[in-house]
Amino acid sequence: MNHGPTAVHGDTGVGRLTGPGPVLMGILNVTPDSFSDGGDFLAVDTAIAQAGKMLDEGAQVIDVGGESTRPGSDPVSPEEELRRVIPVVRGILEARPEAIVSIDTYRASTAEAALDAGALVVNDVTALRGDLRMADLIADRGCRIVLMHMLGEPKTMQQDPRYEDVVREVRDFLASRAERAIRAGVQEENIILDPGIGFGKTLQHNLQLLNGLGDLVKLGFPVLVGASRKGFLGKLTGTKGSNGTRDRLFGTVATSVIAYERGARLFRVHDVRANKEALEVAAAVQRA
Ligand code: HH2
Repeated sequence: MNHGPTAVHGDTGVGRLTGPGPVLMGILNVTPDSFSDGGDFLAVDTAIAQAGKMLDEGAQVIDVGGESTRPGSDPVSPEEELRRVIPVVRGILEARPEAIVSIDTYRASTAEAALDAGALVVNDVTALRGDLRMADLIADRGCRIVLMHMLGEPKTMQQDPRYEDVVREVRDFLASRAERAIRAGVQEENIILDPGIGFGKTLQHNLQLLNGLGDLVKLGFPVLVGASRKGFLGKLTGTKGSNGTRDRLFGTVATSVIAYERGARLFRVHDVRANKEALEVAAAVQRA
């Protein structure tokens, strides 16, 4: 088993992330307050079992997060974040050494501990702005980095977000963050871009971003989309109610297929099987 940096470019490491087909990233929130699955996977063994289920269903990557970034959420302490995520990263890789673990954090200290525990991807929703040590860490370790667009910060980002041209502004922002990463020594092939669906965006902004994803793809980096069960789907389909976030599966699957058509290759989802099957069909049609 090799989960060190040398695995990154090898056949068994995250090299697999850049193939032509869709890559499923299963969401594992080890938090009491995530908008959809908060509190479900707080116990380490439950979290590891959920990771195993998502891997069985076809996820290649498990994205472990210890702090909710839902609109209005508060940050947790670095110690609490570490306490939540590290045993889970270790546990997943003990049980399933073939898994690629991604750590959803903007803190370099948490990312470093997770990389030490075998994670191979850092998913930074602040695109290296949250912790100025993050860029150097990613460059030193040679791991993958997801750079996501967010307007403002989770506490306030949904209070009247405005853009002149959301697609252009998100694309330009991500292009400049990718440049920043490269200047710090991050290798181009380790960069993944994400428009940040729901992060400081209205319903219309989210729809325009999904529709205009091709512009982002043209930058030449793999594009990840995280629309799973998000609020804009509820606004469109009326899936609110007590079980609302879980009812957004059909809408989520539609976003995955559309995003794939427009060139996205990584999909951060709660419901792996449904998205995987839909994407298999979309990929087969494209190949035909
Ligand atoms: N969305 C969430 C968290 N992390 N990372 C990336 N790269 N892209 C996303 O769209 C994204 C993300 C928010 O969703 P979730 O993890 O389900 O909820 P919470 O932040 O409440 O834990």
